Amino acid sequence: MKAYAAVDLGASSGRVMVGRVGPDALELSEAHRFRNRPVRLAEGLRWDILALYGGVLDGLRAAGRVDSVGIDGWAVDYGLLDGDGALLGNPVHYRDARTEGVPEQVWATVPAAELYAATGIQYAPFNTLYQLTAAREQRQLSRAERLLLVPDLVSYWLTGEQGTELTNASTTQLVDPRTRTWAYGVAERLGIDLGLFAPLRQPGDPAGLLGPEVLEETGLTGPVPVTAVGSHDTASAVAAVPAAGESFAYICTGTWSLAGLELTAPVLTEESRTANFTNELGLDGTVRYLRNIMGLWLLQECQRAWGDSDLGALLREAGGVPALRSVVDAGDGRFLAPGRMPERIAEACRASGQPVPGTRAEVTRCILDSLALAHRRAVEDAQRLADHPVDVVYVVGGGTRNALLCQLTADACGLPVVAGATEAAALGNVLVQARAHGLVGDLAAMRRLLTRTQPLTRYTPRGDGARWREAEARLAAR
Ligand code: ADP
Ligand code: LRH
Repeated sequence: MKAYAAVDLGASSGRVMVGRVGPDALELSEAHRFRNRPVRLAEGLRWDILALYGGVLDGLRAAGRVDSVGIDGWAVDYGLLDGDGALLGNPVHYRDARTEGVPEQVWATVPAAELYAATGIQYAPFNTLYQLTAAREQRQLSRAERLLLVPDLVSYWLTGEQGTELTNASTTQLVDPRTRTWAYGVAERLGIDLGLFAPLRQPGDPAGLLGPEVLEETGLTGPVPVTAVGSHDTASAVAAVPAAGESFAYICTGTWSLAGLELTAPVLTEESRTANFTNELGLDGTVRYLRNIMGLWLLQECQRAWGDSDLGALLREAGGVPALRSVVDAGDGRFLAPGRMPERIAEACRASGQPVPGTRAEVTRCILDSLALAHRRAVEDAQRLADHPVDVVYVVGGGTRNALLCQLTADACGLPVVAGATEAAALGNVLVQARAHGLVGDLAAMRRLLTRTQPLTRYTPRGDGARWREAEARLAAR
């Protein structure tokens, strides 16, 4: 058996997991988990990147001897380095308000339709392209000689080597999904210097060795290689969807719900753009064709407002609340920013003429019903837009621990739901490392190994979908 450390940085927590892989074995255990707590300053919302890196070092120490390390994390955000390789300020959080009004400026130069045709990336105000445009006038950006996406930044600190891993690079909205390299024309028209980015690297590429100070801090004995993985957490999570064949949809449920299909070519139609589907790049020439849904962020923010209430109790009580009394549009960008979430949900219900959820359990139920409804819409729309029918929906990520959400998703989609790994991103991360070291075959072989070794939970759809169609119509009539 070989051991691989997977560093997985999620928006709500970071973790270092250890995967032990043999010809017919795959075991995952948690070495260390640490909170990811963004910090709000007068200037805006920032990631506490050094605290996260400290957590990574603690995790590698706890992991002990490993054959390689891989790093994945949330998309789009980056750190800037000066000419000496020193970090220029804390990375800006994608929920920061600095991109307000910026997309419109960008579209005045490259219309939204052209941008989509060239990059296949959905409109989201936080795409790196908009963040870079927002930062254009700032001294920090003019002083910067290098931009590293967050997992690439961690990789650089661990090894001293710089690269831009492709799956995460695609979330910048500066990559062409057909050529799978930079969208040079878009960057040029928007005055974005692609020289800021380190050379592209592919999942499975060697990414250096842990540096001497890292070995000292972690107590590890070198050499320990770092291997590039699908460094976008969603790329790693989708790689670990335990599917056979192609007729499946997936939902990666964590802070976000990322719901869609795995395709072999992007869908760049105007209809796809207006439906706000994205074409992010995955392993082995695949495309993650999906929609971003606000996800369990809605509940995380309510819990924060309620003083971090007991999630288990909340979900049990929500299970007893009548279904579908009120639903909100869980794809609505109005829920992106932090703060006042219970009130904002109540306001959305009131504005659409639905009963206002009063108790915490009612708010929770409204969130879960709304997420399931958004899952249904994404799975249906993706099949139609990509002309790719499915007969099963796989759910992976933190939301697999929420049985009510999984069951509601099965009911809403009218399809069987198979819940796979809670730590899917870490599993995908481990498997790509194992593959780079010759232990596993292609993506299909990775998935066969997952199916043989990881527990799966099946949820059968209940009802005929009429109530979900009614709730969908209620939202559409707003
Ligand atoms: P991210 O990687 O985006 O930080 P995760 O995939 O770790 O997110 O998912 C976190 C979410 O998973 C939590 O916000 C919570 O809603 C859900 N979750 C975690 N543990 C449990 C649990 N024991 N029961 C129900 N839901 C859980
Ligand atoms: C999930 C995720 C998602 C992105 C968002 C910014 O962690 O990477 O795929 O859209 O964060």
